[in-house]
Amino acid sequence: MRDIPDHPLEFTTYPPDEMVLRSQEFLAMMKKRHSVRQFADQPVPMDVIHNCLAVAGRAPSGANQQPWHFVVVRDAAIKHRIRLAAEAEERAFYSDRASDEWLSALAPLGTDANKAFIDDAGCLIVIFAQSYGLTADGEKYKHYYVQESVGIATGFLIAALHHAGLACLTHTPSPMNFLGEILNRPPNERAYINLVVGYPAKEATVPAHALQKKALAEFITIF
Ligand code: IYR
Repeated sequence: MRDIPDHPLEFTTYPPDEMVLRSQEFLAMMKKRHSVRQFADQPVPMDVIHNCLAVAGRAPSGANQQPWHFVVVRDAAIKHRIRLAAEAEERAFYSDRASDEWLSALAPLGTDANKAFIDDAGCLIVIFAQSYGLTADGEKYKHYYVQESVGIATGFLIAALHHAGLACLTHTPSPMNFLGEILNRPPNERAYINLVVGYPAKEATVPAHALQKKALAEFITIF
């Protein structure tokens, strides 16, 4: 199967000082990233969305199978259908599905079943994970490390959107089957995250709880 020769790696290395600077600059940029729940009712530039999705598509994946599909929803009527279906699940979640322990973990974020941001935000990027692949002839084949691969691609996308100047929220109503139904996705795809994307509202705030990040020493070990 490896009949085509390997390709030389094109890779840029930098002197250590420059690496420190680059990593500091990236850190400073990423420190300003926060989940946003209040969006401006304003369209987003599609060329930016395309570029950010192309970044997601460069993520490493199990056996390079790229087991993902991204659906961009800008249409107000479809966003509204998604909002109504999400709010129905969220009402059930907040009123009886969620355990007391879960609700108390969420309390400092102040979230509730109202998902007005789905209407307001410029677009949704609904991320689907392909639990198995389908050949051109419709034969099923196994996908490896699907959750890990789609998670990494989602991380790339979130970082790319932030870098470009768009805010987002990783919204995960549960269950999310309604997303596959509304967006006509095939049976091998499961909704993974509804990424709500747009410009933050002028009055957008970040819950104080969200600013409490663990110090580096608390989450790393070096041997
Ligand atoms: N999906 C619900 C609940 C929720 C769950 C977690 I874990 C969060 O970090 C935030 C919210 C909602 O979106 O409100």
